[in-house]
Amino acid sequence: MRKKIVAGNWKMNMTFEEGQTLTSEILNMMKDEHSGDAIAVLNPPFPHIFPVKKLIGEAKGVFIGAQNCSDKEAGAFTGEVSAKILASFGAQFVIIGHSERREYFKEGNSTLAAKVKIALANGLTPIFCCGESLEIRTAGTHESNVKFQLTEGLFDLSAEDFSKLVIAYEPIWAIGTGKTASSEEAQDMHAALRRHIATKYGKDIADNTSILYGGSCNPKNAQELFAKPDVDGGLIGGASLKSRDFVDIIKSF
Ligand code: 3PY
Repeated sequence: MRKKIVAGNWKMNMTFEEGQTLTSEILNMMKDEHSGDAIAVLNPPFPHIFPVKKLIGEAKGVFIGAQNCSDKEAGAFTGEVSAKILASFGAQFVIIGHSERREYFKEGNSTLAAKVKIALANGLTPIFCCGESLEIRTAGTHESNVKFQLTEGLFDLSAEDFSKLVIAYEPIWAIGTGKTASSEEAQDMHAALRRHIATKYGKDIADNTSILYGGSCNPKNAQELFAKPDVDGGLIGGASLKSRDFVDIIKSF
């Protein structure tokens, strides 16, 4: 079943205290105000995962994820964090292939494909990010570019594995710029990605894949974006650091 998901990407923000306060506020607001079926996934920096998970406890509809994991199983990889370690600390999701990872850390499609596989093997749900640069959008080749990212990053998976993951379309020109894709631009790309998935895995799996929109999604534009038939939620950057904004986005369905 296709899920409605609002995932917060805290990026490299929040001290311990700030993360605890933000999480508590989100949990309280969700308990008091949220009766819909959209779920929330908090993706803080690694050290927050265990304490945030403890705060979440048995709260309904709130999950915890990481922003990255290693493409390696275990061993002498100083500074890396494996999917297995994340799962053992309670993580349930992991963002893979955010454009900041692709650009600043030079993560290419084959590394990302390995990360997706290792995340799935350890019971984590990958939130696989894809998206085009402004240059590519301007050249008009955005659809084929983003489809290629899916083909290279995901289409090696079995149908069973593919059906466990979530996709996030994040146009790079909309990340941290305050620019958002129009709801029509988002819908067009999401529909194209769903058709692309169907060519490989069939219509049923494509129809059941949650495709989130990311890139300056906020309480003002979320409702219009989420009203589109192929937009199943959002991957939220800056607005996920403010409890009021984040919960308002969750309530935008
Ligand atoms: C943004 O909205 O800025 C994001 O990068 C979300 O991942």
